[in-house]
Amino acid sequence: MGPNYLFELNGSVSVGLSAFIWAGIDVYLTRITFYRKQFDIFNAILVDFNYDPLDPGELATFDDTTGTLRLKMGEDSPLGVPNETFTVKQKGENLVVSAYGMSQEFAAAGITKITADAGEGNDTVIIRQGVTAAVELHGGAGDDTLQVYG
Ligand SMILES: [Ca+2]
Repeated sequence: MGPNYLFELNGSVSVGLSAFIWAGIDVYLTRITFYRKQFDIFNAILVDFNYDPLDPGELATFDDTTGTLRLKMGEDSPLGVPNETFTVKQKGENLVVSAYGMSQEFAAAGITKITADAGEGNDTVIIRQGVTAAVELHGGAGDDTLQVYG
């Protein structure tokens, strides 16, 4: 998996103001220091963030008792992204589910049906040519595009 738009941020932005006190005497070219201390007068963290990367987890779940591969769209998705685009294609002996710039492979042998309920939003589901499983797609609300080339 190589999601290029996912990122991880850790850190903080801080602003500081410090004062420097020096007490001493300059004697010709030699500086004699009696006292020197730097104070942090003001040092506040303006932004403290620890941002978890967007992680959809599995893109689909396979139920081996029914042979059903269910795309995790709409209410099945942990992300709550309204406008989703999922693609399923055959690749060798696997089905490849792609979404959010990532993909996940499932052994095609046991999959007899592919289902999805895209839920709210303008969703796109594309089942590419070569997929032999039955397909049952529900776009849900919104302007959805469901294309089955299997
Ligand atoms: Ca929809």
